[in-house]
Amino acid sequence: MSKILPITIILILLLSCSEVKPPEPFGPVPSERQLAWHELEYYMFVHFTVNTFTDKEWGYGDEDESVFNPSELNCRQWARTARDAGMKGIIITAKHHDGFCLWPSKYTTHSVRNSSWKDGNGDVLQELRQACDEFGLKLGVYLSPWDRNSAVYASPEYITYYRNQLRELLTEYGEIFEVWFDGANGGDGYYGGARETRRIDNKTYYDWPNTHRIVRELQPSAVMFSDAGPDIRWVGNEAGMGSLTNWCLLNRDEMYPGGNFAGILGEGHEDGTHWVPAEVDVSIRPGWFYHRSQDSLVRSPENLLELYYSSVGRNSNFLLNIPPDRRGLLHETDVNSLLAFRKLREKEFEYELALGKNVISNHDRGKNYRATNVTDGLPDTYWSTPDHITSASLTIDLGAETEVNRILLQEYIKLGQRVKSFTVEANSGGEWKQVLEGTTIGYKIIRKFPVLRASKIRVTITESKACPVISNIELFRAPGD
Ligand code: FUL
Repeated sequence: MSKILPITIILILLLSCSEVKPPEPFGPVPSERQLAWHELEYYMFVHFTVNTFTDKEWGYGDEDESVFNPSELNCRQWARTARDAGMKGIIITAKHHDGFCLWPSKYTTHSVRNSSWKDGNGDVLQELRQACDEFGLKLGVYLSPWDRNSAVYASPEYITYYRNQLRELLTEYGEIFEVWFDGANGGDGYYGGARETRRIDNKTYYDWPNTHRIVRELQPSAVMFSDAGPDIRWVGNEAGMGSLTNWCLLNRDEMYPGGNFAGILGEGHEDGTHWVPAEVDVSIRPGWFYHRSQDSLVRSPENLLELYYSSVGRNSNFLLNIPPDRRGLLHETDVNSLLAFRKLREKEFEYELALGKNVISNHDRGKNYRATNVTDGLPDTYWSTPDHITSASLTIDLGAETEVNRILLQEYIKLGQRVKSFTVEANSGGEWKQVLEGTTIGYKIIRKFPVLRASKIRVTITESKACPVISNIELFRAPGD
């Protein structure tokens, strides 16, 4: 008896000091490959094919291969620019709708092999692979499902052809981080000389599940993009606009590439069955391909910064297209704009005001889930509340009245996307004023507001599907008002 009592007391003491349990994941959560993709945030799209030389956006598929003849093609210039612009990778149109292949595919004559460039001995994919390796970038491929050159397009034989080409791309060019499956299909084309309109059933023709299996098998860490995922979804527009309410969730099985889902893709589905986050694809010029007539229409650095806010700032990745010109170089105007945009962006986020600041909350889950985790600069620590608490606030003490005009928020998405709405308030001279209201957060959002002076900033999660898990809050004083 005398021995049992102290043991019981020790056990109770041990239990009360033991770790607080983390929240259970809620709803769909990202895969490892999707988590890695979220962290890329910003990368380059490269549209380049016969269209660059024929001045078209959609090649018919009847182009003489010899038209493809860049005079100074230099993938190192593309990659150096991407790296200097702060981008993490490049996705190239290995084959666009015209069917022309930028690599010497064994399965077609409509490729660089029959072009005048390097007497048919060139391989753009290989040169880009080397350049990406040299500049520390990831490489992704766009392989258009619609092929206006192929004689067998619309028959079952084409699916074998398409998959053979995909295998070439996924086995001969090292690690691929993203495979881009476009949904466009205009119907008419050259089709080996038939010059007719061919319609396919977007839902069934491509037999996507079996094509997806090939990607998983050959490049297990690659994410696949399309209107409907399976890993990454189109945002539903080509204007660079992520949605303010943006769930990384989608009822994926109700969707298919090329379907009429643009209206849904911006917000996703609040109670979606799968984790399928949005990617914002947009061009620095009006067209996706280079046209000399658009040299004066290149987006300004200020405009690119706006696109950054409406993509990365809205829980989406930013895929910015910079089309090489007929020399095979990114045009000087585009390069200058991109690099100036990087400078603007750096200035915008130069002064982080919340890092290391004290934070208190009206609820916390206990040890390891304290409020100060949101300002510790560590992505893997987070604040959370007890399971039944789905509304709570965090107050960041800035120490002194400070000018602020940007806020960045991140959820700890490994446990799912939870927040449905939140508010931000500022305290100046003891008085609280609401600064903004928001809906979803997800991987990351950045919101602007007019400059204000505050000694404290309070973020209140007003509604959450389950106890909130917030990993990061940053505050900035960006230039301007
Ligand atoms: C669209 C295509 O039709 C455009 O040409 C471009 O490639 C864009 C990124 O996707 O669906």
